This record gives sequence, structure tokens and C-alpha cells, in this order.
Amino acid sequence: MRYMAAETIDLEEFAAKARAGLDAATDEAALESWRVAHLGRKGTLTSVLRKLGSLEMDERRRIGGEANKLKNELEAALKAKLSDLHGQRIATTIQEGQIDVTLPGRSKRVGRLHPITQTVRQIVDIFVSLGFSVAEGPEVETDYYNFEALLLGRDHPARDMQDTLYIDFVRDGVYPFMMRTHTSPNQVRFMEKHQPPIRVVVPGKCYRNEATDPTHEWMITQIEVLAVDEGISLADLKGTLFEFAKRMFGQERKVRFRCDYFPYVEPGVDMAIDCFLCNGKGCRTCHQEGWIEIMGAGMVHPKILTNMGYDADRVTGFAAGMGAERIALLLHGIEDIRRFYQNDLRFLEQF
Ligand code: FA5
Repeated sequence: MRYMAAETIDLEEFAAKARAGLDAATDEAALESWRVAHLGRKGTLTSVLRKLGSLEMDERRRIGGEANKLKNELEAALKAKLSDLHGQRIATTIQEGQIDVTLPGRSKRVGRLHPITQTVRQIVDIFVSLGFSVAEGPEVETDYYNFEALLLGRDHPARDMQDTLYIDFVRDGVYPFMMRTHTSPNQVRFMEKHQPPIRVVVPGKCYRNEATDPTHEWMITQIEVLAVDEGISLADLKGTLFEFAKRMFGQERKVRFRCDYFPYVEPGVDMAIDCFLCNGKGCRTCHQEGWIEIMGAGMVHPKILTNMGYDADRVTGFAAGMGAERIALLLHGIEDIRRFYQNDLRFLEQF
């Protein structure tokens, strides 16, 4: 059995010294030195507590309990003294006239949702009201989902339609990862995990190596729409997208449907809304066309349905991918898409 000499852990003596030291400290610097000397990691009370292990069990319990009580007492006294000092400082500052307590308070600025977030929510709400559910997918995408699975093989010329930002990582001589160029990879991701009937929208950011202009940004937000079921036809695609356009833009805007090419749909179309600025006459914002394209769409290619394990003789589907920034341009009458991401509060606070 080992004994510590009683004087090595004389709590009374330590407590008296510590209390006297605290009384003598009159400013924040002195209080901090006192805290380090007594309560700090290498302070006197800490070293007392460390010595407890070498005491006999009963002694250890007794002195340990007292030491902890003392520690709590000293910490509370330190806190009270610091708070007094703080109060005195404020009182002095007010007395000396450095703080004018009669001044009105500063109001906190309340943030708001970014206009594109608001637009995305509006679009998604419309589709939810039409019976669609909502899913998400990754922004860093693989070559397989972004291109290959959508029938855009490595040498397919249509890859050039979306100038791609690849991740600087090479495996087997190719760049397997990229910032997704569109939300269409989520058609495949969703179909892999679900069986028809499918009604889903997938919103998210997409990235392209774009030379920007009034209607082109390098980071955009798309909303992918996918419906797969028995008996879905081009009429369902048109009906759904027309209904969407009517609810989004009102009855007065004109809608244009044209044939377009995307390797993963057959047939493919694009949808445009007449330009709000020139009312279809042609201007800088609509590139003199009179129309602003808002989405690509089409009937899901039977090859993709088969690749997903579906019976392409039984089920069909339509898909669409629309740009939220273009839709926001039309909704709010903004002449340049680049304003959305310039972080100018004078612009953003209008929404
Ligand atoms: C696509 O991205 C296809 N994945 C759409 C699709 C989905 C087709 C499903 C068939 C089936 P596109 O590159 O045309 O297609 O882009 C679709 C929409 O995204 C455009 O109509 C436009 O509204 C928006 N968009 C595309 N690129 C930009 C850009 N650089 N700046 C602003 N909006 C853009």
C-alpha cells in the first residue's frame, strides 16, 4: 500500500491561496493568468487531481470529491468576476458617452430564396400537381450515365452539342468523370431502380463549357421530366408540356413545338415560348428569332427501355429537360441570363 505524504495534497492550503489570488486579480489579463496558474492544463489544481491516483482508495474518494467541489467553486467565482468586469466596462463606456443607448437598433437583413430556386420550386410544384414525384441525382457524373447509357457512345458526334467540363482524372486513357451536362442521366438512374408506371421530375444544376451570352450560362438548372407507362404517346407529351406552359406563363404566351434531335429519344422535339421582349419580332435576347427555347423533349428511345429490362413492345414513355434560367428570363422579363449569378443584390432583391 502506498501513502502520499499529507502535505502534498493539502487542499485547504491550496484553496486559501487560490481564493486570495482571485481576490487580488482586478483586470481581465490578471484573471487569465490566475486561470492558467490554477485551473489550466498545467495548473496547480489539475496537478492535485493528477496525484489522486497514487492515494489509497478512501483517501482518493474523499480528496477527489473535495477537489472537484473546489474546482467548481473556483470556476464559478472566476465567471462571476469576469461578468462583473464586463458589466463595469459597459457602464463606464455609457457614462463616458461612447455608447448612445438612445440610437435606434440595427435591423437584421432577412435573406430570401434566389430567383432560380423560386422558379425551380414553381416548376416542380406544377408537375407534382400533375401527379409527378421528385428525385435527385449527382452533379459529378460518370461518362456512362451522362452519355453512354443515353446512346451517346464515345465517338458520337452529338456529344459536341454539350461542351463538357471533365474532371481532371484519367483512367485507362479516358476521363471517366465530368460535371453533368444535363439532368437526362437521371432518366437511366431512375429507370434502373423503378418499374413502370413512372412519373418523375429531377431538378438540378448542370455545367457546360459555354461561351456565355444573353441566353447561355455555363452553369444552369435543368428539370428532367420522365413518364413511362403502357400506352404513353406523343399526344401525352404534348398535352403535359402544353399544360405546364399554360400554368407557368399564362394563356397569352405562344408555344412552339419543333422537331429536334437527341439520340436518346425518337422522335425528338424542342419547345419554345415567344420572346417577351419583342413579342416575337426578333431582338438581341432571342437572337433575332422571336422565340426562346426552353426545353428539349421526345419519346424515350425503345433501345433505352429495352436496356432497362422493360418490354418495349408494352411500355413507352416521354422525357423532357427544361432550363429554369430560360424560364425565369421569360417569367420576369429579364434581358440577360448572366444577371442571375452575378450576385448583385440590387438585382436579386427584386425577387
Ligand atoms: C438537353 O439538355 C437534353 N438533355 C434535353 C432532353 C431531355 C431532350 C429529355 C430529350 C429528352 P438542351 O441542351 O437543348 O437539351 O438543353 C435543354 C434546355 O436547357 C434548353 O432548352 C435550355 O432551356 C436549357 N439550356 C441548355 N443549355 C443552356 C445554357 N447554356 N444556358 C441556359 N440554358 C440552357
